[in-house]
Amino acid sequence: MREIVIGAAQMGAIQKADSRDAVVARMIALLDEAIAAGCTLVVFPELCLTTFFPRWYMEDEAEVATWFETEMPNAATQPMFDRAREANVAISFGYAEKTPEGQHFNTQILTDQAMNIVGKYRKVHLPGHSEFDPDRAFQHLEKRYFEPGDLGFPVFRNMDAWMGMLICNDRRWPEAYRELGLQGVELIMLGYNTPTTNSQNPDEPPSMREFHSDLCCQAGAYQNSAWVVAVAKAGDEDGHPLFAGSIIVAPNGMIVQKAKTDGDELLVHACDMDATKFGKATIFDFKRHRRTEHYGRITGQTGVIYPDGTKG
Ligand code: CDT
Repeated sequence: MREIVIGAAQMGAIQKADSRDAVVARMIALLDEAIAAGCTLVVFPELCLTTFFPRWYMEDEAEVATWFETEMPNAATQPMFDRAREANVAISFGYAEKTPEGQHFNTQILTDQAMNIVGKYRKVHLPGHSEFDPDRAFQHLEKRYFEPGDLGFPVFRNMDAWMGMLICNDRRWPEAYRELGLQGVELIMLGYNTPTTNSQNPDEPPSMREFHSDLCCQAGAYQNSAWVVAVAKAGDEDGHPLFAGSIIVAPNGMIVQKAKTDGDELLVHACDMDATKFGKATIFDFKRHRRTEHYGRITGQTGVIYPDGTKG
């Protein structure tokens, strides 16, 4: 058995006016709860230090800059790093990263139990749009504020396991999980900020939105025989609701833990990394069963091309 007791630290709403210090204090409270529950790894959501700012259209670069971190750890997050180091607990969380070269990424990091940053992932699948869209009920401007990640889908050796990260919209793309699966990933950590309503389809019920989230995480876990820890930032942010429903999914695709509230809430599960072995050795033994000679379109084209040559 290679058991890691994992805490999925769902976070409730963060308002535009909330300070980093106040948010980090909430994260430390969740961390303390996780430490008391015996967790050695705690996963927080996407962009968890601030409100989900890509819903706001901004033209002023100085204003945009206020949502980004230029170093990690920094003054605001250092107390959380200190608390985790003292307790020998690894963490993973998402934030908006501005590099010294001035690039902007939607980023998630992973630490070891001594709080060294041992892994970094930058979101590849950026949803939404880059200009103000008057036809939407609300904006989703990730393509405006971030560049697509430039690190691919790396997998890291940490705590005697192979670990990878995805961020929010990535969870809807089977290619993302398979990139990790092909590196033997055993644990996939992902955070999300997903609006409760579809800005382009008011008839889509919230239950269906949560169903799609579960569906993708469960399929990704099962088809790659890996644990998936999917952690929401949820609740009503300045009148904009995000759904909750954080889950921990076993390598057989079954949900073993699910959040009950849309606030700060910790899920805890003892995840045995050896439970990934059966699926990887049988139905999803990639080296025996994959037929790459038929997969050329997966990397050769993006949009649809119909058999008669017309483009979708
Ligand atoms: N944060 C994020 O990636 N949210 C998206 C919403 C897509 S709607 C434009 C998601 O896939 O959950």
